[in-house]
Amino acid sequence: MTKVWGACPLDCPDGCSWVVDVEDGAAVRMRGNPAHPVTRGALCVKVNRYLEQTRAADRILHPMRRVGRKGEGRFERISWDEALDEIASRLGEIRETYGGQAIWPFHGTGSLGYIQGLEGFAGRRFFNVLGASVHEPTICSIAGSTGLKYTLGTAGGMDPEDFARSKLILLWGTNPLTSGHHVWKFIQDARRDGAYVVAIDPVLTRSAAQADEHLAPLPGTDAALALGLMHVIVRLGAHDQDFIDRHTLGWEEFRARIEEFPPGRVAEITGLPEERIVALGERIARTRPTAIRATQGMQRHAGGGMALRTLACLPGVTGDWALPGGGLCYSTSGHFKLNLPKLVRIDLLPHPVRSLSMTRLGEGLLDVDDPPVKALFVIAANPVGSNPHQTKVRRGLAREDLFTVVLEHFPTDTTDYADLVLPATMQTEHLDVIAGYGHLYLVWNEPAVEPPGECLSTSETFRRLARRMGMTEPSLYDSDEELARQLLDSPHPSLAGITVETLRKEGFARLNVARPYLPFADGFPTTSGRLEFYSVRATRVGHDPLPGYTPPADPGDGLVLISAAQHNFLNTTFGNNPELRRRAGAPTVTVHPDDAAARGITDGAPIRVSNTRGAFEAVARVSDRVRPGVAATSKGHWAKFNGGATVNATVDERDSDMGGGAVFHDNRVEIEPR
Ligand SMILES: Nc1nc2c(c(=O)[nH]1)N[C@H]1C(S)=C(S)[C@@H](COP(=O)(O)OP(=O)(O)OC[C@H]3O[C@@H](n4cnc5c(=O)[nH]c(N)nc54)[C@H](O)[C@@H]3O)O[C@H]1N2
Ligand SMILES: Nc1nc2c(c(=O)[nH]1)N[C@H]1C(S)=C(S)[C@@H](COP(=O)(O)OP(=O)(O)OC[C@H]3O[C@@H](n4cnc5c(=O)[nH]c(N)nc54)[C@H](O)[C@@H]3O)O[C@H]1N2
Ligand code: SF4
Ligand SMILES: [Mo]
Repeated sequence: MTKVWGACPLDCPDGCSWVVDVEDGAAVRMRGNPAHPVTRGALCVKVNRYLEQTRAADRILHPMRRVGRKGEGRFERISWDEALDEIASRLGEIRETYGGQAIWPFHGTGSLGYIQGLEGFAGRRFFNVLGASVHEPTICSIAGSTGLKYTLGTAGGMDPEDFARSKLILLWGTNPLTSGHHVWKFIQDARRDGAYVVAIDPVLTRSAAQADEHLAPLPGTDAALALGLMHVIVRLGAHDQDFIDRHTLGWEEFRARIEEFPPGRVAEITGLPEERIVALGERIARTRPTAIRATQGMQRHAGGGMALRTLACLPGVTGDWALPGGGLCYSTSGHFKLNLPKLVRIDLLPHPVRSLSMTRLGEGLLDVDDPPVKALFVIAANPVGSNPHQTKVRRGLAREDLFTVVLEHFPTDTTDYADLVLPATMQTEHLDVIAGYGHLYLVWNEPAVEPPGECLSTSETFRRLARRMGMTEPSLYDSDEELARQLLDSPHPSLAGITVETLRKEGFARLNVARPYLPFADGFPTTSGRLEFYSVRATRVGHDPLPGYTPPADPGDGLVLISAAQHNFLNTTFGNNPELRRRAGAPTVTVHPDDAAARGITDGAPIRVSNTRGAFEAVARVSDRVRPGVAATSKGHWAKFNGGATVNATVDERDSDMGGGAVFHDNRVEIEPR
């Protein structure tokens, strides 16, 4: 038996390191790497079934060509030769007639790998040579990271391991026990040393139920709450004037903004009792270090960018950014100074090209011209399941003149619309490098077994396609290992000594940064070198120079429907696994007893959830785990198993305030019995 290091490729902050036991060429066991300080030997309820998924009966094992209508999902088996020939000739024609920009490589989050997945835009070198449009991965976290960059100069904040040193932890718009549970161990370590944990979430989630205190603000009002808390702190004189003087810019202006948000006003905006706001402000004022865990949940809103921009000011007011165990952690990905330009080779583009936003696929397929999108490559994505405005996305994908190629493991709601489906390898079958966005380690993934059937990795698929199209650019043919070397070839001191050899040997490596890690010990990476309460950079794209509060924007007047992470799926990945589907049950929507009574809805009743954009079916849960005015469901269910539509039939294809992010939780719906 041999043991092979691997890395979870899924879009989860934890970036787990795993060990696969291989016997006679078969993977017989997978478990978390006990030596990895964050994985600590445990995977999760989903990935414990990863090997089962690799052998699932519905796994796609050979190329397929559509025989039915688009959307029907009927295919015939073809050979790789036929598939490559067809793609080469269709791409050639499209490029000739419309130019390379008519091609859209649509990368999803199915794999965050640098070699096979989103982080390195696998296949992008090939698309660069074609002059294809650039894909902007806006669907997940861009609003928050854009907002944070105005304040901090980076979206990278605290090392989550340092939560163990905190005395007050605010779980703000995050449900770690579901969406990345490994941070919980550090939170528990802190609690053993007396830390107090407050969850700020409109829903009493698994994590909120474990906190010492839970505040349930109205969705999309977090920036107002943050300003109210800062108001209380400043009133008490508990702001850290020394830190403010030495490390921040624009305090007098920002202080005036804080003055505009007294607790009474904030209570009205957030729907929270004034005394709870004051009490939390007082608690923050007297507790050092205070740490904020904020992830993507709170920024799936019209004002999502502003929310994170404002929230990151709080540790600037209290001086927590200077303390181990203090500050804010959103994503650690900004700390990985890998050599992306060398990997992605955007310089291979023959001329500058337009960008197309992942969030706006429907619009991209239906409304964009000059040139219109004529070829769509869906790589590790399931936009019918995961994108906003499902009906519009379906309309776009149903276009007869659109040539759609989907690289996939399973027959998803999206492959149903493909002209060609290409069988892709899973993580135990290809080489990759992963960096979690909830820790500071690079994790190595060695292929453990041969790919089943005719599956090919993304990198190999595009090497073969390049050859078929007669492309002569030598870097298109670099091997996976060469790509990994180019990625790691970075002059940044945090990567010194981390090589393919060391990663391969150890399975993972921590960035060369201090422990505890103070991300801004040498200043903030803004233009001024300070935390910018006042941002000239923000004004250049039309934003308020000061952090503030941007209200929700869905004009509907029903309940606000939040569709957060589902415990048993990862986005739509695993949505076809029989056991995980059984555990998840049918899609549910939880409503407050008052809202349920007003609509004649009882617990367990079948309901229809709708708005002007679309509708889906679910089962009602009546519970005060959600506050009045709010309803809660989850993402991840497949449309084809649930009446043909999911929550994303109701979500709007509208940009958040910053970065073009999606607004999944800024979604008003009507609910009725069915
Ligand atoms: N099991 C599982 N794990 C996952 C995923 C999954 O699908 N399933 N998805 C992965 C991905 S892609 C990502 S990006 C991360 C996302 O993980 P999270 O950042 O945790 O994002 P969400 O699950 O969208 O929302 C988190 C919490 O924010 C709350 N929330 C919503 N709106 C607001 C608001 O306006 N204010 C406040 N204070 N709270 C709000 C929701 O009720 C929810 O409990 O998780 C990853 N991990
Ligand atoms: N309502 C609602 N919708 C949401 C969200 C929400 O909070 N609410 N969250 C959004 C967020 S945060 C995200 S990140 C997006 C995610 O949306 P997507 O990026 O579309 O992610 P998935 O839906 O998981 O689909 C990924 C697909 O990639 C495939 N895959 C995995 N690995 C590989 C590989 O190595 N090669 C190939 N070729 N395929 C692979 C999987 O089989 C899966 O079908 O969803 C968004 N959708
Ligand atoms: S989904 Fe997250 S918690 Fe589960 S194995 Fe992957 S990285 Fe770890
Ligand atoms: Mo995400």
